[in-house]
Amino acid sequence: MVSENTGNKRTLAYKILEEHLTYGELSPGNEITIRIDQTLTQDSTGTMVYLQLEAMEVDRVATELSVAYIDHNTLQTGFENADDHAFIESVAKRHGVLFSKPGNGICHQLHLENFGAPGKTLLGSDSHTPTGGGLGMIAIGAGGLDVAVAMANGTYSLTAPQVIGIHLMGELRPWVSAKDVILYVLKELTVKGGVGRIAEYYGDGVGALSVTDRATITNMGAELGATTSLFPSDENTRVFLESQGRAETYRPLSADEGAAYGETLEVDLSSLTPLAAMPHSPDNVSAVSDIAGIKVDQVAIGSCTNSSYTDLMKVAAILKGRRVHPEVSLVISPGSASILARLARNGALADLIDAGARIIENACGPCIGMGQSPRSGAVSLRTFNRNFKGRSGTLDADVYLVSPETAAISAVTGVLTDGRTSAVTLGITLPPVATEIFHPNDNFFIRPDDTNKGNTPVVMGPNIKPFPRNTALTERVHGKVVLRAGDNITTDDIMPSDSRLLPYRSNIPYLAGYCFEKIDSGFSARAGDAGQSAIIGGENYGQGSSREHAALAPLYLGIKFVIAKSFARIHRSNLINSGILTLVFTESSDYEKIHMGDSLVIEKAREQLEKDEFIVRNADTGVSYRMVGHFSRAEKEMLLAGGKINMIQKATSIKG
Ligand code: MIC
Ligand code: SF4
Repeated sequence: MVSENTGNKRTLAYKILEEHLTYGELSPGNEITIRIDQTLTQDSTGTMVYLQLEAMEVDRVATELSVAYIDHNTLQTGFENADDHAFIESVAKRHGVLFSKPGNGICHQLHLENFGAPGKTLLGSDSHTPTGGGLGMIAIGAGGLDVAVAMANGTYSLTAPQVIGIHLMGELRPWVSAKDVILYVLKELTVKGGVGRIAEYYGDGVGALSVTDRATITNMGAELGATTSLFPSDENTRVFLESQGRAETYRPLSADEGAAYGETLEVDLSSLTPLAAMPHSPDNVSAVSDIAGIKVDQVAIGSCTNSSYTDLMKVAAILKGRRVHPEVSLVISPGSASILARLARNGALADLIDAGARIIENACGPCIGMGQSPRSGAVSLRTFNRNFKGRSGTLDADVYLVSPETAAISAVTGVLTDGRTSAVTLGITLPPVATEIFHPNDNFFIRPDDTNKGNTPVVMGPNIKPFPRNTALTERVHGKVVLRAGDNITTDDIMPSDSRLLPYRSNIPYLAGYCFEKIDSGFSARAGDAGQSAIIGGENYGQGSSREHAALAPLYLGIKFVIAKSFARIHRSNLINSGILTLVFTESSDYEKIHMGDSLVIEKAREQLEKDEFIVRNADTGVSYRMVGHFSRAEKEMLLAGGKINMIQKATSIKG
């Protein structure tokens, strides 16, 4: 039953959700379960996913398609990354998962090119999984354990989101592109504006955007905190799929005329100008013209947001016959091996190299600080999606997020430049017409072979350690406050990730030593000493990535509960999956009344959890605070059991 969009006038999001609904009433705020057609994992979250899948003793995955990509940890400075790759490959073989070798490209770009399909559902252990929404699918980012469960039983439970309609009108003008659209939306809605929502694009302006443009927008919808973003599937979708040699996947899909959106945002594409997200948040957006002239040290083009063939062709057209400014380091990481091969075949690669660009591997690379950290104090312009402080690997670098066009012209001038003021005419038009077939490169994929799956041994390197487990919720929960954090704390703050730490994604005990390192270097030792502890957070606690490590490392260090003004969706689920209570202040002024080192106590915790009303007593001041959890039935069960894996194993052993 669908009650958000009354009558027959349904949003596209609700149409697809309804087709996949297996439990619940499809109405905003309700707990629902949907069938998951496809899953994706990447390597930096993937090792945990497959350790958890192994713990569930699953035979073959229950989805239509599950893909394991290797794209994050490709630097291989020691044996650790290569061991993780081998582990993932072996588990993929055992369970019928398609394996994408390192060098094939970035998971979201590859999935869009090779497997994304209108009307399907996709769950990925990466927050930018909504990239698939560019093809008209419901593609959701989730914690690794949720993806492991989806692989095991083909379902995912979530709170049915509201649908916000983003009405696109007009056409983009030269030097303005899809990145500017999503930067504009971020400026309007902010990094927490999408929490509990799906952003659905509609209107005449949609037709002026290619699938890869749309994918840039849905990809970076993750920065809104949205559950997902999606576009209709139309003629441009058909042409894209045809050009990928996948015409049979096409299915036209759109919202009903006059569909009732919970809220709408009007965007006149023709009035947009080149934009930039300034340090250190994707919603800190300014017109490039207002900040033009800033001297630039590094320009990085790529990432799952802007590494498509179209994007790189635009960059090549701007750089052709020109020279990268002597004081700028320009690095380019194509989204996939197919894109790189295509650029090589048509000569655009030579234009990039001739101009002085450094071509780096088809992988996440600099986007997650896996190499190419800028020099200290640098200004780095990036076509990526996140510019959180220190994410580049250089704590005092200033990272600006811009479109590929702005990045390319600025690499030539050496200063942040609004292309409309340059003498360069953008002579390339890339109409959404299938002029050539893309030739996907199958040589990087290893297809699962059902004949010998049972015999495939799991390959485990010495750095792969068991994941930590919680214990059932006790009647009395107490914790010493070991951190008071502000608003919009990111998972990059909680569990930093760069070339130094990414090799340890399979080793939570090691990573835990670096938890909150960038904002409070004493955290880990303090939490360890406290035994049982608690964290106090502000608004939108845990925004950003899907990495479970931001819950597993605190679990390992003894964090029992996190109290915040509000939580980001994926991180909240990851904490609950780990058996850590996520409580929300009913009076946000109580935030000021809890101090570092205070001892907080929750009596009769199991009873309070049932009622979803919590009294938390401050044993140091004697004051009590009222909290809520907004926990669903399933979340309560997980918390009672001490996490999702415990809950699943309990259910299985009862059955058995
Ligand atoms: C990111 O962009 O922050 C990441 C790295 O892709 C993460 C996943 C991870 O931490 O492994 C994400 O977006 O979920
Ligand atoms: Fe990789 Fe960056 Fe995309 Fe994350 S945001 S998947 S690190 S390219």
